[in-house]
Amino acid sequence: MMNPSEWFTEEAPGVASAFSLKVTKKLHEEQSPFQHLEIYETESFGNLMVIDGCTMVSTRDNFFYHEMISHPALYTHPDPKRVWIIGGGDCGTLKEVLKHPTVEKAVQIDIDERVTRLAEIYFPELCESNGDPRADLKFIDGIKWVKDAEPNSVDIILVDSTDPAGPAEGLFSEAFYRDCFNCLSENGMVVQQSESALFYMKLIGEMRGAMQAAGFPHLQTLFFPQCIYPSGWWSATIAGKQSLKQFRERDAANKPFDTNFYNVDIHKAALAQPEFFKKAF
Ligand code: AG3
Repeated sequence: MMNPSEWFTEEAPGVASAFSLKVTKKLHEEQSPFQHLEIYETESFGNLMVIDGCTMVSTRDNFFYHEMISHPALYTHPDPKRVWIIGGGDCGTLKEVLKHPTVEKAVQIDIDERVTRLAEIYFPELCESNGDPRADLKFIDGIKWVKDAEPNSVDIILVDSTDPAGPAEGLFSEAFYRDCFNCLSENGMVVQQSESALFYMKLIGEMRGAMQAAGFPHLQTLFFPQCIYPSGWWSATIAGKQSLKQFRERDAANKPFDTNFYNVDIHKAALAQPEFFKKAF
């Protein structure tokens, strides 16, 4: 929503709370076949992508989310070679995944090609690895892609989705997680962006329940800041076939690439569970 004083505002449903950024220009707006896409230039956060009224990416703060949805899982799996990103059309997660030398193949499966085309224009820094020979960008339904996949065809599935409403709803379901379970390898894990634990514990509870019901015995929710999302405090949940306690700390300490947020201490800190969260699960 845009009010007369030129602020973009996202209201968080059900919690009477909102986040605003002062915008200097609307750079783009369209209705794609799947969702409503907007791009703004903001005064202090760089460019902002909005999908169906919800903030997705800002130039200034996207590194928190993109690093934390990828590196903790990739440094927990013993040998991540094949990674799929479901959603993630802005290519920010893909860029982080491709930093890992163990990764031989990273497939990004987003239903909406327009998100990627706009990211290439307005967030070129997120798309700079798209030409990597290990990268494969597909614009098809991720739910169907996972359903049709053969057993043992992937090591890590990162679900970089929008909120569980609209095209992403099925990505939070037991049926989807079961399809993930069936095509993941022995040490496989799925990582789902899991919203704000302050605002949406019910959703997180249902999602974790669906992951367990789908067969994943090990769950780990991790927490990190994300200023532009509701409450400013976000989470990702890893569901694993094997224990998620096997942090490859030495590899993370010697990572052969640069990050802005992620490091060994941040990894460990992100795993700490708040009291209200421990009580709930
Ligand atoms: N995907 C997670 C966005 C959820 C934001 N929700 C909201 N603003 N209500 C982000 C895409 C980054 N690759």
